[in-house]
Amino acid sequence: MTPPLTRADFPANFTFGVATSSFQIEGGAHEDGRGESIWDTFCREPGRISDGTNGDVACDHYHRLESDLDMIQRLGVQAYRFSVAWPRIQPSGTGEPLEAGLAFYERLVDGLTARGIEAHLTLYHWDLPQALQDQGGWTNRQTAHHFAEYARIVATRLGNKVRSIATLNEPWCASILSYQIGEHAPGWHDTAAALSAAHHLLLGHGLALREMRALKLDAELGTVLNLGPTYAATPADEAQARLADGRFNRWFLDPLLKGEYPQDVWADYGVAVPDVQGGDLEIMREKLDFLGVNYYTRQYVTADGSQPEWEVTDMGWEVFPQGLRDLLVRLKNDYDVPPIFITENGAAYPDGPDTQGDIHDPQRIAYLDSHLRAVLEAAQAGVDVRGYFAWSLMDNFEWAYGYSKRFGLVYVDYSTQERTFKDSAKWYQALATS
Ligand code: IFM
Repeated sequence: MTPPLTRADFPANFTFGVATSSFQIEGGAHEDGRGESIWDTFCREPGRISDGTNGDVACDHYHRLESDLDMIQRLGVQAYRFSVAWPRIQPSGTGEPLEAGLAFYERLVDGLTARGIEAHLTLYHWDLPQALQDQGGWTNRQTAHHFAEYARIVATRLGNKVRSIATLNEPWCASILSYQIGEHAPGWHDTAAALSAAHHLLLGHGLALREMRALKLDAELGTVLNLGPTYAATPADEAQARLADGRFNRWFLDPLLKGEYPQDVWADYGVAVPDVQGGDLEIMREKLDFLGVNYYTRQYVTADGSQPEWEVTDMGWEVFPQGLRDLLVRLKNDYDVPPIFITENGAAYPDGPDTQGDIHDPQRIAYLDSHLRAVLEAAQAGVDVRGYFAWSLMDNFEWAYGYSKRFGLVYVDYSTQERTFKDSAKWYQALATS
């Protein structure tokens, strides 16, 4: 029998944490001057969110900050990753910051510190101020400059109180999924717009890093990508798989870590490629103190789109832990990669309390366990991986799926806002404190 994982299996400096994002948990959507975000707008558009819900209340975290911080402490983790809602800081994306917004996140960070928990802050987890979207959103180059200004404001206030600041969460989602595939806000279907958005996101990232470096902060500065290794089903599928890898992974990794776009993908995109101005690529490859990796599944490429019958989560995503090890080893081999944090990993399952009120989620425990073992294998293969954040602390608003998908270690009863540790939370607690 395989012995259970313990902390001692991981490198001494390894951090165990949990993650959330602002729009998915906060609620308090119309309070203290918070501006509208693109997700408020998107939720109002019929048919965008499968259960017709929105982020107005979400997990009501905005009003339950102290008890949620107590809950994180009870979980026994060393670190908490959260994001700042740009519209709470600058309601229309530019101009003077709102004190109430800054004060909320300062309370959050100070509350973590008082409880002995490291704060890992993400600046942009998709809730763009609607006023900037009205001017084209990320397709407008100016948004990158506004983002850098917002980063400077937040970092000036909090940059010496947090362990790390990540500029972006998952720029693939904020560009391709949002402006080309149309599943996320603002829901466009335009490839050229999506590539322009991706370019400006990476540009904004680099400009924000420069602004924050100038402040000489204690925080480590980096960014977060969602990556998925690509596998060809047969040798005949290899060219397609390479292109899929290029679109999903290299389109973001290469500018950040090599200062160039992948030429094969650039050629394939044809006239849709973005307008790259002199100096952009230099800005985009600003030195990173860490790279955050979000991993959920792999990409499997077959000519006819058919896929084997494999184990999937409630999102329909294949459970494939080996992909995480392969991905991490590949990052080490192909790039001059900085230290890595697994900033998200987890699984949705249709959990619910039994007659005793307990929530048994053995599949999530198996998912977390197998992926942590994959991280360990990568560390043993020489990858410098510094920490792991389970997605997510608690059930929350899962974007286009509303509240119908539960990723939490902690169960949320949305009718009462009661939080209950699932078995996976107890399992993770035992590991983090072992
Ligand atoms: O809930 C999301 C999160 O906001 C970003 N990464 C993937 C998660 C699961 O879909």
